[in-house]
Amino acid sequence: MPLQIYISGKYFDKDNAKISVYDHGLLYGDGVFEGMRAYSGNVFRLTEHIDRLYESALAICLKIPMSKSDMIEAVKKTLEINSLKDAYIRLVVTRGAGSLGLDPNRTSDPQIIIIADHIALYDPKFYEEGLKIITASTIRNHPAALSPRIKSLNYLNNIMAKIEGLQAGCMEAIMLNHKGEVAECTGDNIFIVKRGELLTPPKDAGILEGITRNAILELAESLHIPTKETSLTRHDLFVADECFLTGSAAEVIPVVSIDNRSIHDGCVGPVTKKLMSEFKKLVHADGKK
Ligand code: PXG
Repeated sequence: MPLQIYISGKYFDKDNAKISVYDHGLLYGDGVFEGMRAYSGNVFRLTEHIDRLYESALAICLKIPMSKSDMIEAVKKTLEINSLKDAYIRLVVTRGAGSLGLDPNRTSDPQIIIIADHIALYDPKFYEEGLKIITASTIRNHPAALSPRIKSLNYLNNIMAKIEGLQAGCMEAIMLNHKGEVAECTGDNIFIVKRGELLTPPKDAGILEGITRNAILELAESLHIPTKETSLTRHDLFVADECFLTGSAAEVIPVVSIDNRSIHDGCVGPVTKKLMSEFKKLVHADGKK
């Protein structure tokens, strides 16, 4: 059976899953989304993802025409119908089809799309050897222009930085905020380890508050690794003992070089290795609770 895609209450074969070219999600990037993962049939931190989706929607004055509990059921059913246990789930809510012109009041029927598919991982070698990344010259959106806390369909800010990374031969790129501080990567949050402490930019540094980020902070605390949410500069990254990135797609991935400077000895460090293995346990244990 072809992959079944959920669109606003119905399932369609992948090739027939279509929405209007007048949808403002397409015309203006007007909408919100979530990217989640399922492990052994359980979606990791599903409630947190759904809460963030509804908060993103609230921030852009988009009323999702479905309750949170029905949304949770729809995500679970989409996995079931496709017999997927380990999967990547993309949940999209668009403003809906309307007339040409920005006016969101001239749209109707926000569209809810749920895609559950196999996961496209980074090459496994990067989890062993670590990534080499660069700092992009494209800064993260100014929070007063479009808050990075909103996971909106308008990802051009991140894509511009991603292009810079790819052009430099890197799979990820660091984005600074409007104050020149480290914010995050194009689709991942960033952490460093310095003198045994785990440091990551705070929520107000112009970042998406990652669900994997929060899980790692909790995990570190439970392992008695001191954590601090604090503003970081590129210099802090260059002189870090360890560095890694977190995200639903990437999970926990080490970084061994930034802007052509090796991080410490250029090898994946012990705290990163520990958190990678503990995170793997956590995503499976969470489902058994
Ligand atoms: N920052 C940004 C800008 C992101 O887009 C994260 C941090 C990490 O957040 P989570 O909650 O995932 O730990 C993200 C997440 C995709 C995709 O399909 C993107 C993300 C996650 C999953 C899939 O491109 N970005």
